[in-house]
Amino acid sequence: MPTVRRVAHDFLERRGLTTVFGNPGSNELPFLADLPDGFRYVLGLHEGAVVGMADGYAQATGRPVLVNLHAASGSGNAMGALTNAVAARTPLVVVAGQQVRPAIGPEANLSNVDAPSLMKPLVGWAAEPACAQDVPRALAQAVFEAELQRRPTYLSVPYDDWDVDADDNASAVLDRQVQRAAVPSGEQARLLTEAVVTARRPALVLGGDIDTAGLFDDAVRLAERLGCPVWAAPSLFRLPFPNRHPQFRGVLPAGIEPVSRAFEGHDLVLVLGAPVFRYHEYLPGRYLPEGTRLIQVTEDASAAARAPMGEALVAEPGAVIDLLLKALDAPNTPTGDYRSVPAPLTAEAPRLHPEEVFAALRDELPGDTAYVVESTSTNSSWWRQMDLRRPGSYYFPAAGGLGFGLPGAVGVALAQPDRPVVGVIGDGSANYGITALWTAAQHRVPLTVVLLRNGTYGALRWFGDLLGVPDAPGMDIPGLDFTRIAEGYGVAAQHVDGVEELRVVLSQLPDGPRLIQVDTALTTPS
Ligand code: TZD
Ligand code: CA
Repeated sequence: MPTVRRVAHDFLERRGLTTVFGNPGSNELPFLADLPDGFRYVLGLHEGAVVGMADGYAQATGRPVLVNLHAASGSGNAMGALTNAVAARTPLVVVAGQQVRPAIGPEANLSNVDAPSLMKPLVGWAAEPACAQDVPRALAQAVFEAELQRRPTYLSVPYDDWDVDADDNASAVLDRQVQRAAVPSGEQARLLTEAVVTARRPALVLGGDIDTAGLFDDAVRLAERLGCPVWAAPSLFRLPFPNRHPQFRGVLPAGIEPVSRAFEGHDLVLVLGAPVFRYHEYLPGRYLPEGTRLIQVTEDASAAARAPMGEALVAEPGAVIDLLLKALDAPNTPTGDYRSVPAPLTAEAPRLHPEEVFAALRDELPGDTAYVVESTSTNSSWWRQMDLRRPGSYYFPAAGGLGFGLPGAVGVALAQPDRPVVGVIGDGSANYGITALWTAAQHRVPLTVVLLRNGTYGALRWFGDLLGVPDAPGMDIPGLDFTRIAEGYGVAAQHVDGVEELRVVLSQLPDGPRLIQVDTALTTPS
């Protein structure tokens, strides 16, 4: 009879979950025994970085990914990073080691007391199998729940379970197929099509799910067929549409009143693949202008249920785009040229304006470069300078939790070794996931990190002014030299002074990881 571990490893192998991101402890070692040859273990030095890397990897591959964490302490360290994975709807399967069964009740050291409750508010599904024989099935459930709900799941496994003989039925999970289809019924399709076809001035709002689901190009086709303005949903974490397309109006501001103002004059707003809406700044107002109808199409039933206004259809945005393209069986509206880029703003030497840095990225790097961005005060500079036309070009921490950027960039680069990957990281943000540099060095991940050093938490300064708190302490972060930090982790690094030097350095593509530090002037996010 195979052991529980053997069946679990076989299951993971069959489902393609063979790249494991983790940071182990004693409780996890028995799971890691006898890992078959095809498995790759990517060690992260801190659980925030482990989950950030796994999140980037899973987003870039579109597949569920296994994360292995140590008991309650490791799970706790991972919690902030998991908020981003939840908001990005990333199917991470977190397996945490637990003390042996007899030791959990008396709370021996490293017991994860009531493990599922520790994680449940955050992950979609959390469990600890009731007996060792249930571990293979529970692991399969963790994977399928993550895939079906598109949300991280959490399984706590007592470490004495792995060596137990599996029961006769255990191998039944190996051949399971679990799929999901969410195509609107005939009547739902008819009503939705009618609403879109008869709208006088429709508008499209696209969420990050559009890029995640591989619908970037389909969204362009639909928008051009409709000839209508297109916005990206607020609090954007993936770019769903080319940002210089003539129909693109930018990312919606993350406040109730400005969103409503943007929709003024539109009789229909069709939201595809986004919650309605992830506001940030509390700017109260009416949710929608008078006479504007909003229809949200999302696979995420919870996002449909919790929206404060509008109609919702829980369906795959891809299926809805298909049926609308068939219904709108007319030639595409001519769209005109892509919008040109303004000359970058400049700053007083020796600092560079962030726009000069981004213009250099845009000009010197290939058009299919994937950018993982965690630099908060430079948001408007970024969108003014960039010209992103390909799927999978842009990632940002989905819940706004810092510590995704640097690890996420490592994960994306691990997943797509043939695509140029650049992390654009602030000198504040870098510290939350800095240990990912070590993993990048060990795996020789081809990644460029552009480190923007303005010496401060720039976005918080701006927020301080907005909220009437101009004198808050703890805003500045002087005395950090990321070239030395990076070298300490084994990553080649250099400080670059002028924009010409930056352009030269960027034009040389690396075969391993490198960090480029630039001193930048303080700007505001909007
Ligand atoms: N901690 C975590 C985990 N997430 C956060 N979002 C914050 C703290 C608060 N925070 C922001 O929301 S932006 C920011 C902080 C500390 C400043 C980031 O500084 P930076 O970027 O240097 O990366 P800018 O461009 O200087 O703002
Ligand atoms: Ca900064």
